[in-house]
Amino acid sequence: MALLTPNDLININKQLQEADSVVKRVTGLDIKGVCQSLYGTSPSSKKVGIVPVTSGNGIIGNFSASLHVITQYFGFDGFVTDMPDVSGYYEAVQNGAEIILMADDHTFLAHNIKNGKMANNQPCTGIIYAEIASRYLKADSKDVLVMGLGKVGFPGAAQLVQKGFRVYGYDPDARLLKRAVSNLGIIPFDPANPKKFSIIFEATPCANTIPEAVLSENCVLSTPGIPCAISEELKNKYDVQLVAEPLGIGTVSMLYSVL
Ligand code: NAD
Ligand code: 2YH
Repeated sequence: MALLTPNDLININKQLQEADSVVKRVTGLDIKGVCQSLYGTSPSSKKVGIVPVTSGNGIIGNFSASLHVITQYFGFDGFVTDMPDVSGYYEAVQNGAEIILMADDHTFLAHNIKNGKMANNQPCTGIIYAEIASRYLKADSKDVLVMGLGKVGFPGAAQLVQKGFRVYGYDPDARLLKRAVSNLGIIPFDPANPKKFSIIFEATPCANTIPEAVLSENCVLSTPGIPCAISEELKNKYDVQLVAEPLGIGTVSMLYSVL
C-alpha cells in the first residue's frame, strides 16, 4: 500500500486550484460541479471533523492540515481535532462534527454520522477521476484506456462501463485483468499491439506507465496515481490535458458521496 508523503502535499491549495482549472477546461465544469452532477448532492457547509491517526506508520506531516484546506476549498466547515485516534474521534463528535474523515495505512474513510453513509477513498477516487475523463468535451470516440485495475482502477473502469464507454484495460496482474474482463466486460489491452486514445484513466503506483503509442494529440489523462504516469516530455509533446492531484479530488468525491 503506497502511503502519501508530506512532499506530495506541499501547497495543496495551489495544487487544487491548478487541478480545478484543468477539470474546467476538460469538462466545462469545475470539480464541485462534477461531484454535484455525479452524486446529486451539494454541501451546505457541513461540519467535518478531521481526526489524525497514529497507528501503523503514524501521522503523515501535512495530511490532516491538507484535509482541512481541502474541506474549506470545497465549502465544508472542516476542523482538525487536537487529539488523535479514539480521543480525537470523541472530540470531533463532541464539537458537532457531522462527517468524520480519518485514515490509517490501509483505509481512508468518510463517515456521515447523521445519516449513516460511509465512503472509502479508493473507489471514490477511481469513480471521480473516471467521471472527469468521461466528460472530456473534445473526445473523439467512446473508447477509453484504463491502466491499472486495482482498488482505484477497477471502480473507475466500472464507472466508465456503466456510462456506456468502450473500455480497454490493462494490468500486469493477470488475475486482476481477468476479473475486469469477466466482471465488467472490458476489452483486454495489449501493450504490444497499441492504439491511440483521446481518453485515458490511469491508477497505478508506477511512473511512466503510459506508452507513447497510446497518446493522441490533446488527449486527456486523468490519473490519481502517484508518482505521475507520464513524463513532462511526453506531456508537452502531445499537449496532454493532465488531471492529477494527490488528495483533494478523491476526498471531495468521498464527501459528496456521503451527503
Ligand atoms: P493497487 O495496488 O490496488 O492497484 C494498482 C494496480 O496497478 C495494480 O493492480 C498493479 O498491478 C497495476 N500496475 C502496476 N504497474 C502497471 C503498469 N505499468 N500498467 C498498468 N497497471 C499497472 O493500488 P490502488 O489503491 O488502486 O492505488 C493506485 C494509485 O493511486 C497509487 O499510486 C495510490 O497511491 C494512488 N491513489 C491516489 C489518490 C489520490 O487522491 N490522488 C487516492 C487513492 C490512491
Ligand atoms: O495514505 C494513506 C493510505 N494509503 C490509505 C489511503 C488510501 N488511499 N493513509 C493516510 C494515513 C494518514 C495518517 N494516519 C494520519 O496522518 O492521520
